[in-house]
Amino acid sequence: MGNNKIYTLVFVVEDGKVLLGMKKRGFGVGRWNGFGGKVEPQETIMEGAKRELEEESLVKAEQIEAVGVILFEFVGEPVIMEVHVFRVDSYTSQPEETEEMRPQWFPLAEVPYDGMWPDDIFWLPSVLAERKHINGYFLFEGMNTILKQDFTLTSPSASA
Ligand code: CJL
Repeated sequence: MGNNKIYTLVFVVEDGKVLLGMKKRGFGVGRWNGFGGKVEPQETIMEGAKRELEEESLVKAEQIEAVGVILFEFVGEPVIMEVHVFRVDSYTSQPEETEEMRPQWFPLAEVPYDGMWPDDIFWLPSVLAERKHINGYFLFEGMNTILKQDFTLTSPSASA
């Protein structure tokens, strides 16, 4: 864990649709994704998730649920990207475009996986439509190639 860099990733879900943002700059530019970013030293991971959601979309989470962790390793890079995934089912204020993201609602059957990180299609459908929780690992070579993957999707109601 000492060599992991911690990130958040938040999916807002409402009425069979998910809110994604087109990343306008920086890491992942040109891809659709949930909202999120780095966690600051003085905040909890969940606080960081809510802060980044509001900074990037102006949406304020009223209810937020942790749905799992995914570790990403990149060939030739020592730092592991530790992404904490959250789901928001209740919020206030409507999404607005920011410097970072252009938000858009997608029906769950029309999520644009071809325009997202290539790991997403393996786990995100179950998280969105079946409310599964994810714990996973992906080894990437560059930004487009998955060399190894190992993940579990669990039903939280049956796991206590
Ligand atoms: C990259 C890590 C940015 C979430 C968003 C980066 C916001 C940095 N995030 C998804 C990822 C990473 C990823 C790995 C290969 N869906 N999100 N795959 N897949 N983070 O601050």
